Amino acid sequence: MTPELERALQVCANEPIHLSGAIQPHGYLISCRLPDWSIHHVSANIEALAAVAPEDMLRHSLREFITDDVIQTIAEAVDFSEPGAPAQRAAVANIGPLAMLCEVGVHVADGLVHIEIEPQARTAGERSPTVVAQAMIARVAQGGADDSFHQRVAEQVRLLTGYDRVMVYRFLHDDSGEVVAESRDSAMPPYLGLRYPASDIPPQARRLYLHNRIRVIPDARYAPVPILPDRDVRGEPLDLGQLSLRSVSPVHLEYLANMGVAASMSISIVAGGRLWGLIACHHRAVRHLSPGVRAAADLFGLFVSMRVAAREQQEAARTEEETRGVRDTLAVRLAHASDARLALASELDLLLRALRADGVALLRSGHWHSAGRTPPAERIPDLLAWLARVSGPGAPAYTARVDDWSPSPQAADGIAGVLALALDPAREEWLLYFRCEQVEDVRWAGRPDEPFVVDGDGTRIGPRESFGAWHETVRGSSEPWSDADLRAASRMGLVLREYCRRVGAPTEVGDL
Ligand code: BLA
Repeated sequence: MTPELERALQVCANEPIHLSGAIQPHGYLISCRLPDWSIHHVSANIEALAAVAPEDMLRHSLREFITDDVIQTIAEAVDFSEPGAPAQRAAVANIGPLAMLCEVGVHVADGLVHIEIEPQARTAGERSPTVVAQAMIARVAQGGADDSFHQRVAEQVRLLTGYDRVMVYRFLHDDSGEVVAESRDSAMPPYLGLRYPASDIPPQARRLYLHNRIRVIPDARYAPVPILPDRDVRGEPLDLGQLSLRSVSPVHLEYLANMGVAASMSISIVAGGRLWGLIACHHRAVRHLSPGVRAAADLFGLFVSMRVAAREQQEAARTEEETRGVRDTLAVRLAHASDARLALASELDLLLRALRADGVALLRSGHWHSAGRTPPAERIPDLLAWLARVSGPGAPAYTARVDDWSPSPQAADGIAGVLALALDPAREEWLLYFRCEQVEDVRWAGRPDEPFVVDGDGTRIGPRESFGAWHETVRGSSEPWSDADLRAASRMGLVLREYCRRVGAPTEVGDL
């Protein structure tokens, strides 16, 4: 990566998106302090709701503008809410002198009660969000937990929301992402299978989306509505991270425009405390979602997260069970071996079954014992040089890239991934697992080496303008080592280190 690109990435990652100081114009914000409900901040458009200028509301009590029964339900929602949690629906009520029917959402942040008010069309007969989400869950729950699950998810969300395109977008190990399922209007070009660089959704956005699970942009060409005043009592900018109406990053709005998207929604899929992916939706025209539909989508998203998490846990448990079987067998065989020192070298076939790998090698006193696909023994100095650079005590050292450890990919004999376990404290004995290179044909949405455009003086970063498919053949990488692989390897390392400690240093029992 060029230094310019790296600097530009840093600029993206540093944009404080939770401090945008503004909301989207499809609602209003009133922020109060308890116990007197004194109004400390309002959105600049508040007059359209309250028929009072913003400056004439500040320092007044909310009670002057909102009826006691609505304040009562807001107070109950505040009592109920965890500080720092996202906005939750508190009431549907007629608000202000015009008695506008509105959805009221509430959350607390930094001692401020943020009240978000969204006018709502009279949607007579709209079913309750719980009932709608329940029906969607029942429909996707039928059928296997395989990849068709994501397809059913995309279809259900499209049916619910009517967006032109609904995708299940999954993050990969390097935070790039791939569209793994898609339901779309036939006039929309397909995005299924396309890869997007990590910088399209920078790290601070990914962190925010872990807790704030749903984002709706009804009109991506909106003019942001400032919040007045934009600083709190301490003179700090307001933390808007949990607002539903938060005005989003202008770079992202430009991105949507470049993609030809006028309205969007995304819902977080969180599994094991990690942002696994998003349900991402696009519409070519401005599209408002009723708060009820949004709430149903939010509930449905929670169910999808739980299903994805359960599936990941099942897979991890299966891996753990397989490796535990191998560990137990190994422990028994090593305990009964007549020549304890030789035993490990003769158990390589068994050791290979402990992890999903293509080959395994034992490196001991400069000797190389191997099973399956491994690099030639002449590569030992390269491997040792890599280990000296990267390995710390205890944890496995690993890479999926051949250029991390081999000066030339050709010399590696088709091997790319290595995972190494130190068997003795002096780290002269190693167990090394290998994975073969997998040449991958990646279809990127736009050139991955130009993930964005930088203006003349390099200070303003814009999203790329073209999303045309760009083929890249990725060489030199194996399938990455997963968290489950690393956990299994660490446990195996413990068993083997204990065994090596008991049988003593190689020189005591003769060199192999
Ligand atoms: C946010 N970028 C996002 C979001 C998505 C994407 C889904 C979440 C916001 C939303 O729900 O709309 C990207 N959208 C995609 C991708 C697909 C899609 C990959 O539909 C694939 C199909 N973006 C850039 C560059 C920068 C950038 C160069 O391209 C930085 C300079 C930033 N993207 C960016 C920021 C956000 C974002 C800052 C957060 C927006 C916010 O929440 O304020």
